[in-house]
Amino acid sequence: MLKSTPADARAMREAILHHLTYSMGKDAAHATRQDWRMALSHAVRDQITDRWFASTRKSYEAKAKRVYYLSMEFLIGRLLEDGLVNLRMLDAANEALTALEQDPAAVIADEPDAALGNGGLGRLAACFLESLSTLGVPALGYGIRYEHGLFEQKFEYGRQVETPETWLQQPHAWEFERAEAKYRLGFGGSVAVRDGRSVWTPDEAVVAAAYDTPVVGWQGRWANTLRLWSAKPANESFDLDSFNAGDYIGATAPEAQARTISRVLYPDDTTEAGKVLRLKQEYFFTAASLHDIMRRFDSEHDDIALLPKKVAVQLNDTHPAIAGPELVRILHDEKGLPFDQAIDLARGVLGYTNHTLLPEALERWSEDIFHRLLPRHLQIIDRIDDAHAKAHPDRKVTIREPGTVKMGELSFVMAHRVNGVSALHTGLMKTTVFKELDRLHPDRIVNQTNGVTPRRWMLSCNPSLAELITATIGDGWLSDLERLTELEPNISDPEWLRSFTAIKRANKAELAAWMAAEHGVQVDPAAMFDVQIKRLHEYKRQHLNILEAIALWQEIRDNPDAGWTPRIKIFAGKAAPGYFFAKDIIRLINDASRVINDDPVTNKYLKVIFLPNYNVSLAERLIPAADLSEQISTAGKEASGTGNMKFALNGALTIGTLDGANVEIREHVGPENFFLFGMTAEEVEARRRIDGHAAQAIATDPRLARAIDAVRNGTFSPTEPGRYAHIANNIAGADYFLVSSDFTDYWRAQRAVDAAFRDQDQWMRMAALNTARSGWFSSDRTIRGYLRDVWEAETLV
Ligand code: F58
Repeated sequence: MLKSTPADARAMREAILHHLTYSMGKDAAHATRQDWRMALSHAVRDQITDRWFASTRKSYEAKAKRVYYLSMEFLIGRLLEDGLVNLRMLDAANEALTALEQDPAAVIADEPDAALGNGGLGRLAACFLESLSTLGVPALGYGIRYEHGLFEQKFEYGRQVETPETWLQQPHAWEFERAEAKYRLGFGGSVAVRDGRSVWTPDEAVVAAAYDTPVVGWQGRWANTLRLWSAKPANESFDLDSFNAGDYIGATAPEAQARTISRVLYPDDTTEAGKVLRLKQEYFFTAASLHDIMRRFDSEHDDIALLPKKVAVQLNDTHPAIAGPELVRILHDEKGLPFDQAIDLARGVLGYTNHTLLPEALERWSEDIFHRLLPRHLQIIDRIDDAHAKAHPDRKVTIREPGTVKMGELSFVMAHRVNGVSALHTGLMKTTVFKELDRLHPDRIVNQTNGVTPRRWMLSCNPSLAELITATIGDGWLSDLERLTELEPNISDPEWLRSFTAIKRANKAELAAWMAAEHGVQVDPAAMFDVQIKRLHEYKRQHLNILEAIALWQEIRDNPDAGWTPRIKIFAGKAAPGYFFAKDIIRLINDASRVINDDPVTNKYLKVIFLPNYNVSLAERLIPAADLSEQISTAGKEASGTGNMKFALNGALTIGTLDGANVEIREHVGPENFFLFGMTAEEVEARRRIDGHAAQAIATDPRLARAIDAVRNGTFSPTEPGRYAHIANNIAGADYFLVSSDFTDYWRAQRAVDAAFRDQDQWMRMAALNTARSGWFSSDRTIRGYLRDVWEAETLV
């Protein structure tokens, strides 16, 4: 067999041709783009596999502590370019494909985006996996191999329409099915006490089957595993009797039933059936992962007391919170340890990351569903709650309430460390949702401000800027991102700044060309690219942004010759299918964009574009081309944000509130290089207590009043004038997210942005300072923090 060590383009070419022939069974004359993409992927995978084995061997030899990252979501996006970039083989691949008369960009873009996540939480998990590999930490990510990831979004007459995502229908080369790693998991049934021990006899079973994807770190020095579980029927044998009786559909029912568990990411959980399915998913992947973890531990160690020294399990939000009771069940019911020791060992192993303070997002399960699916776990949770009460007789907080199980409290009590994801958010955890638990356990809450991997979010998505950085400060910064500060002295060199500016302009021109080709919208690349890309949510306030655009449009119409700064407002993001208000905001933005973009008086100065189907690849396209990053959530609501970091790193200036990691970004890049507006978290709380706060704000700002009127009176929906009255009424009425109260200051800050943008030299200096001072936001720094404060684990490279 050809040894695929493509150190250069020739070797790469041979490796590609080898796999085209022997893995894909095609000759070059008949190969499709997909065949080329698969052949290249196999060539890269060969390189990764050797390093992967070496890493696994080292971990076993060192009997090292392993970090297990349990997450319902891994928003990994495309892996081919990631592999090529981290192995530094992108140039060789480009050259090889060109020599083979293939378009490298098109081959790479042929890979489906693995969208196994909703947003920030899932993308963070993907950045963490890459950083864990870069740092050489023995680690595994555990999650679910959803057949359908996050839905695809289309617009029909401006409305969001969802269609199923089908990434697995196209082949990809990254996963290995592990026939030997299968676990049988139970649901339901009853609990009996036999010989003093509780024995759970489930009445339903399903098998979790492992699929492994290697995750290679920077320069290929280490590779870890992402192990995703797929649900299979416990009884593989096919119901031949039903089939022979002519019941062909009935014969497949058991299989379909089992597979439901890993069928879709985040099933609609507004119905009872949806809730049951979601809890099943949570137990399914958590229990399978813990069995796998214990099997590995038992194969290496024979003293169970070593568990916290050798195993760190991180719960990415409360979705895997059942890990606490499940681990106690394994240790107590199955291994026979005393209950209190089981709790202590489990707590020594577990860490819990909280990603939201929104009360509606903190998971609670009805006792009834819990009892039906996990009767033994419910008993264990009650005992955990009792033990906690005994240890803290004055405690005012419980895990259980009549009829409910509170997963946030359960996670907190069962973890030795609980962390927030930005300084502000961690502080608020201590004063709001976990106030009482923090009082009882004052050392448990720690902060780990999020970060992003610079390999994907700079080197891969913005190669020209990466090249300029390397030419300026040399190699090494990609694994030591704080070295970006060495750029600072160069920013005052006009020639250097010209190079930086030219890169931003080229990125913008490329995006403009793509938007014209793919979406038929013409934009002037010299205009300011003002970008808000994230999930749609009232707290993220896309409606504040569009309201400002409407007010600006009205003002330009009044006074077209006032020297306006040309601006393209770009939106992208998905709304949850059942979140009707958010979907109406999308529709309003689309309707307003039609009116505004068609206005010949104003469209030299203002355009609004909502790009459909936001995903990781679209983010990679937009972020390097952005001038302005919109981070405008109601203060106190965005736990951290990570898009905000990607923008700053790529030389966009932020307009933002003092929310989440914006606070730390502003501290790092300097307040003079950040457009701050809006109320603080404390002011938000106080403002809400004022009766008629929205009406007051509207009464003092005629611009705001006029913009709301336009929304209300059907300016953007002439065929159905009342279409957006409810949005107008919301903003002018209860206005929980304080759109009206923050509008005036947002407008002021936006005009300061306009003025600053007119001085391009100064703007670009500020942009470059954002890049130079964003090194702290590398996920390598975040992972080092977890290693130190939460996992107490070491790196092996
Ligand atoms: C996000 N949470 C936070 N949740 O909103 C964001 O501030 C933070 O930067 C990020 O986590 C990483 O810490 C988030 O993305 C979800 O996607 C939920 C998943 C489960 C269903 C409800 C949404």
